[in-house]
Amino acid sequence: MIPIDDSPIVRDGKSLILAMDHGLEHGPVDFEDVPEKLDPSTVFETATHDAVTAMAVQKGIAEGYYPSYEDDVNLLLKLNGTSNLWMGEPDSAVNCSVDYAAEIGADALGFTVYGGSNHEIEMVEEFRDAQEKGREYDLPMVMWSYPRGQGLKNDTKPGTISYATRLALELGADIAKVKYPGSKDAMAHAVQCAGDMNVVMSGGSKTSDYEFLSTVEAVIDAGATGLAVGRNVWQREDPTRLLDALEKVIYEEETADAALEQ
Ligand code: FBP
Repeated sequence: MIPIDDSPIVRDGKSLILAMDHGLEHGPVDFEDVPEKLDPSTVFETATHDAVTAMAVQKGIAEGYYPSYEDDVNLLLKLNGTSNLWMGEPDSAVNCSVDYAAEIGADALGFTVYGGSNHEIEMVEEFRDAQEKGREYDLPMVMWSYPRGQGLKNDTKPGTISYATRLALELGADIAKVKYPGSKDAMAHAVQCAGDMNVVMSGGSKTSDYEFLSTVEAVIDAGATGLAVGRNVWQREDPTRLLDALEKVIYEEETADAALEQ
């Protein structure tokens, strides 16, 4: 773990990472209700909001669209990914090198590790190469720490999420991105298992403003340092309104009720 409080992807110790790698991970289905968001520029525009500390995308989107936003958006380049067309045991192909991520202008790196998958060994070895190379460029590493595979039927159980944060700490991540384990107490334990490493919650499928903000409030109360969120922001008709409220809950530690009132 490196000290990352001075990194551009951290603001006052917290992060709000806007993720838009869904075209690869889930496919066009995530854009059915918001077809205009198929144009990545629309989401880069959203990422210019002050609350957003980085935008997480795959190489192709970064190459094509980041040059127009490099003055206003911090880039988190996801180095691996899998399509939903893959039917095998969870795995994620490394599709971008750290050297190339740095050349494109990345401020941070992202890497998925599916602990518990039959491919865990290779994924951890690939993570090692990326993490160590990233250190040469001082690029913080965000691990999408998602235990899953044939032996793991429930990937959001409290014990699984605590293992996910610990695994990220042990392997040298700087931020662990994990799913919500269902309660504030369970999240607090997952944060404790991460030692001094930052932990952010993965957004998940779209819910109501109040439900989402209440979960974020619980996560911040639990000691997590923010969010890496996609659908709950850009699938909304007015992402800016939610980002205004998220800014209050994450950075000003306001309640969901108070943030929504303003
Ligand atoms: P969401 O907030 O939309 O869940 O996005 C976060 C994220 O990690 C994305 O980066 C990724 O595409 C997606 O979730 C993967 O989710 P899953 O593997 O659970 O389908």
